[in-house]
Amino acid sequence: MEVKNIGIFGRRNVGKSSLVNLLLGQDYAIVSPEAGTTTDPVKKRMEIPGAGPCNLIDTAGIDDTGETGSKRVKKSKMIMEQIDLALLLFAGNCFGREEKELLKEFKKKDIPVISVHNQSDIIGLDPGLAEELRKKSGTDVLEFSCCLIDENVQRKKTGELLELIVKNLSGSKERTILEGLVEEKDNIVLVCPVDSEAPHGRLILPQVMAIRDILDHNATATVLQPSELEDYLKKGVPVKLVVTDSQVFKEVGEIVPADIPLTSFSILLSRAKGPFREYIRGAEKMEKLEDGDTVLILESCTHHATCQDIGRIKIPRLIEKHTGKKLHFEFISGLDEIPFPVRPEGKKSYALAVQCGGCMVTRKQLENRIRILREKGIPVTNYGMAIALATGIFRRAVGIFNEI
Ligand SMILES: Nc1nc2c(ncn2[C@@H]2O[C@H](COP(=O)(O)OP(=O)(O)OP(=O)(O)O)[C@@H](O)[C@H]2O)c(=O)[nH]1
Ligand SMILES: [Mg+2]
Repeated sequence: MEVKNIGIFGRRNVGKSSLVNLLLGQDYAIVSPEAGTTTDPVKKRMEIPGAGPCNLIDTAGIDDTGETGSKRVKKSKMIMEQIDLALLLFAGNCFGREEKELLKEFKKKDIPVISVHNQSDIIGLDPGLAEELRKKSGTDVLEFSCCLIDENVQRKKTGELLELIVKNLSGSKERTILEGLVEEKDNIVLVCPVDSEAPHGRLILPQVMAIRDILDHNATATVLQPSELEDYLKKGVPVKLVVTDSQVFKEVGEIVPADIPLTSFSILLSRAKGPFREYIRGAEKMEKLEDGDTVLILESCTHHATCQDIGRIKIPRLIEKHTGKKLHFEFISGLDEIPFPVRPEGKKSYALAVQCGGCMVTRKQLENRIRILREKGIPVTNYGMAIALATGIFRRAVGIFNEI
């Protein structure tokens, strides 16, 4: 299940870290009456009933000043690129420029927000302000306190906040990997080569996700190696769909009759995770690359050695071979900020960006990165699409979806 990221923002001393501790039920983040206690973002995993696993991310106060302060503010703002939900804390009915700017940013990034008026045990939330916020920003607004004396009242109040969190997270559900492609009693063939690149003793994530999705639909998953496919198909068992590892798509494509839909795990993953149509358009832009163009490779899953090999070596080679052009490649790891250098001869910073499958990041994190590129007019595709195009299987693998 996807881990949701919940960012906690607000000015210094409004009680962000206190709220993190309250939700976790433990003293995790440092709390003090001194403004500017939290300096770097602090992440902690917790299970929220109804929302599943979530990372709570405590941030430094958004109103910090001075040279170091502004660096902290920048870090807090970078967290915005990763989150599925924001808790905007304020206190003493102080909802000014900082809070309004945050709201604007969240709106721009399409991030749901809960405005939490904390320290309401000291000063209660002004109903006029609450109404204005609800109307103008369309966010949920909650009068809250982290320091209620009566434990039962505190528990009830915390429960209200958790309910709002679950509600606001429910809109960001991911598609399953076989969404709309599998029904009860279907037989889906999964071609999973067990070669030197396969991880030792297990299957890779999209393969596991597909098996689970098939089981969830009370359908049958037939899992086999490419060498077994031909004999299996000869048996005449009805097959709804064949999904293969893209590395062996070509061989598999020659075996699977044209009337059986065939696609790849990476195409399915990009459909579940990312902006599918945009990736398709981006893939088509790959054909139009010119000599001297720079291609940006976005490797979001840094810790995976085979992923790195694909992103750093295989994809660049495939794209150069397919286009026959002399290209430059630049790489960004994890969720690092994307620079947009000025290029000579009026060239764009990047003629194309190629995003990895994103198996370790959330849909929202991918969307946020892609939005930044879109704003700069840079086409984006992903590894799966680039491989499909370069190996000549694009039309067949993508053509089975009626979204195009
Ligand atoms: N009375 C009252 N005090 C609170 C409440 N929440 C937090 N505090 C106190 O407010 C002070 C600041 O709390 P923190 O949780 O450190 O605030 P923060 O927003 O994380 O502050 P920075 O890390 O400096 O940005 C501490 O002394 C807390 O005990 C509340 O709901 N009511
Ligand atoms: Mg703090």
